Amino acid sequence: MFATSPATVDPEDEGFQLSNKIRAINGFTFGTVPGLNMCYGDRVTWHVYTIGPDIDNHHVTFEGNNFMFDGMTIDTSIHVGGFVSNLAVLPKAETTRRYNIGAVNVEWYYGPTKIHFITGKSLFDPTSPSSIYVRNRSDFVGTIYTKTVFREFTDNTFTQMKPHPENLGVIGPFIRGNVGDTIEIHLKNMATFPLNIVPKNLPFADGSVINRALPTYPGKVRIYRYSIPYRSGPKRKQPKCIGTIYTSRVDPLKDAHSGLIGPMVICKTGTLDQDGQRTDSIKFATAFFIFDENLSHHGTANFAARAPARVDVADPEFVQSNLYYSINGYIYGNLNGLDMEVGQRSAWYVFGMGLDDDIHTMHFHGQLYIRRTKIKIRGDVLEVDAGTYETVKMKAYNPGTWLFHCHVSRHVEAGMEGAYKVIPRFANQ
Ligand SMILES: [Cu+2]
Repeated sequence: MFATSPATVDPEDEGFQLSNKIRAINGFTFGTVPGLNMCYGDRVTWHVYTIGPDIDNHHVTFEGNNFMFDGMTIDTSIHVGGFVSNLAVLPKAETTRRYNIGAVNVEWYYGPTKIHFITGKSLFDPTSPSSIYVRNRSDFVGTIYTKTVFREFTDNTFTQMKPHPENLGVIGPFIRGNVGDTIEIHLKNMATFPLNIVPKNLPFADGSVINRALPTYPGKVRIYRYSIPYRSGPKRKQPKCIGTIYTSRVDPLKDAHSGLIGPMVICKTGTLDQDGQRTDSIKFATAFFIFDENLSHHGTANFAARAPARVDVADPEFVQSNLYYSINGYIYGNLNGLDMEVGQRSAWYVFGMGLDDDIHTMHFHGQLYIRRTKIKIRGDVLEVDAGTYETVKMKAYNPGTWLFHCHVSRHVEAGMEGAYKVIPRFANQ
């Protein structure tokens, strides 16, 4: 009835079918939902529902405001409560913390050892699900891709890169501040496409709207200032510091899949010292992210350089071979450096990123974590979905090398697993 030449329609055509699947909020698409208005200072309760098939897993983000859910103020959730505040109340800056961050191109190795760390078998084993991701023929890429990542430099001459902790892998350095601080990021773009750096759940220091973060063009430096208001920080019953994410938002999808993502940590006033350190626990950040190299800014260049015989880049087997079910950009246990001693306290900042399939259940073997929101719970499995972030604490009590992995069977088969080490105390005495 609504196609202009119905006789030519092939109902089985994938494109035609896709055109009839409408991603809607209350039946409206592309920002056309009317009437979601409120006044400055109003307290609003949102009731959010989803219905539909398995792909209807939606993570609701509110830009510019955050909401109260389960004793936390966050900006993204699959479950939504009521706004705690829609006031961008900017605190008087106590400290300005400056970070010199470069966006640099790297040759990233998703599986540098080519060994499955549990079975000890080669990832090339043709009977293993790993072989599709590592196979390095003239028509497949292998495990090395050019990516663009955030790295920290010693000053704003951007000549010397700071050592990057190996346990962060591909993701950027920690950016941290206390409630009340201003975070000033000097960003140098050493890549070939425009990009920026935007933390989730923080406003600009001048109060302007966050989705207007300007791009930094290749070869240029731009300064971004963000403030940390009380409403973005940990609430009374939460831990002293909570994690969120920073990303580039010029082309959010391509920028993230190219590697532009990192951990942001917000602490209660007075927690971090002048150097941005705290001495009472160690910190780890783990990103559960299916990197889709088909969507990278470097996709075409990677394919041309590393799979020169590839003609059909839409071939499903080739497309799948460019997906990396990774933790911090490593597959099959190649992520190292998550070490602690018995009795040591650690904070784990865990986040998810990516597409429809990025629904992850991080399972710690060997140790329980503590998650504090309105209530305190101990657990071993933590759910993180695309764009969501969690903070849990752990006091190590069980020595050994322990597995942690995503519990979605397809994801763990494709390599989304790692290990952390708890070292007995006497070992270092
Ligand atoms: Cu998963």
